[in-house]
Amino acid sequence: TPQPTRDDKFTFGLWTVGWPARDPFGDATRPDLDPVESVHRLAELGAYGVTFHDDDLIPFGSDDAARENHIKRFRAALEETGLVVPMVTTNLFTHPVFKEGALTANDRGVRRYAMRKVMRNMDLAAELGAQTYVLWGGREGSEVDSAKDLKAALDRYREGIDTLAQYSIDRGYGLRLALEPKPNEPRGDIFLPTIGHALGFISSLEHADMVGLNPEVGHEQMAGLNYTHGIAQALWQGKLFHLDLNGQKGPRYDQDFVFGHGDLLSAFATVDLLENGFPSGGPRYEGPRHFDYKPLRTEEIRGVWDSAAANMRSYLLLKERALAFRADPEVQEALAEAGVPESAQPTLAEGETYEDLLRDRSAFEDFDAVAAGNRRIGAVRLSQLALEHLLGAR
Ligand code: 3MF
Ligand code: MG
Ligand code: MG
Ligand code: MG
Repeated sequence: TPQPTRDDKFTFGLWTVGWPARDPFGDATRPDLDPVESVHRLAELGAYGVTFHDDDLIPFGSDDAARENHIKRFRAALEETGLVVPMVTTNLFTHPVFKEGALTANDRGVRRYAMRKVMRNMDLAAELGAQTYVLWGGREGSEVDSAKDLKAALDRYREGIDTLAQYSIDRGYGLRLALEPKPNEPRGDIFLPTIGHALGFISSLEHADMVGLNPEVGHEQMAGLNYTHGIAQALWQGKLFHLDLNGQKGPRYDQDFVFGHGDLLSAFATVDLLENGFPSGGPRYEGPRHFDYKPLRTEEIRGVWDSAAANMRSYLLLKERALAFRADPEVQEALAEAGVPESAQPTLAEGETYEDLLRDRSAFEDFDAVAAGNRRIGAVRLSQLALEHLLGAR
């Protein structure tokens, strides 16, 4: 059975294992966790690093002395365990001040305050050696369409992200920004709801080169979308800066289950892409395998650590299965039959123009569309092969 090691690059948000399981309908079922304890427990379980929102580490409203003390204790835990902090983010959603938005709030003072809150935590992120700064705009959105000027909101979003990117450049922090799309929850509708919306938005930025994505499994699936296709496009566009792995059962509330405890075939396809890359080569995701999940509210503290271990074990088991899938000669044969390798061949030959294509009678006039319409694909065979590898039946 696979055991996680530092080389697997598994990371966890402090807010994941640290979630005391307070939900909109019920009180916390677990005590608050000391971030120092989380660092030690995660290290024992084989994790590589931790990530955090400013307020996960330093409770909102702490004075300077308390703030320094929280940071000092955390740093000591990192040094003792060797855990790293590859990503940091900001809480721009819990406090009532952000009830109507943060970087896109109608209120200008709130927007300026939000920007400062991010900048202060970017200083800490850089000090701790992070490479990626995530921005999840959980309160950027609305329930009432007419309560927003949608053009102004997008202008303010762009202004906010460009200003923060400029800050990272000017301070020499080397932090790249990663936007995390989500369709809804806690707002009725959140701006930049999907990977596609966010990619479109990024192309309008002044600092588009240093802004990418942090796509979450559950967020795309809440919108009924295919997570693997989403991160594939982000990778293809050089924008997969980071990711949030978890489990989700279809378009419901944000379930944040353990990775693999949702749509398992989809999780298999995701790990296949992350570990095997595209069949024709090209860009690979080399960053941390980051889990953004919530231990079930039914669980006590032992269940918290069981669930943390479960994320890593699920990933490693899926990795083992995905490697076996690609190494199976029958799978290779089925892939060839389905025409997957041929899809990497450019449609026009080297140097061929559309004029040449127009002259090629075999491409159209003499092309047997009926025969091509009858050709075998065999995708169901591939699907069953994947399922059998996944179940350990092959
Ligand atoms: C909410 C999320 C967020 C983000 C986090 C990191 C609280 O659904 O997924 O977790 O991942 O803010 O950017
Ligand atoms: Mg989430
Ligand atoms: Mg989620
Ligand atoms: Mg997330």
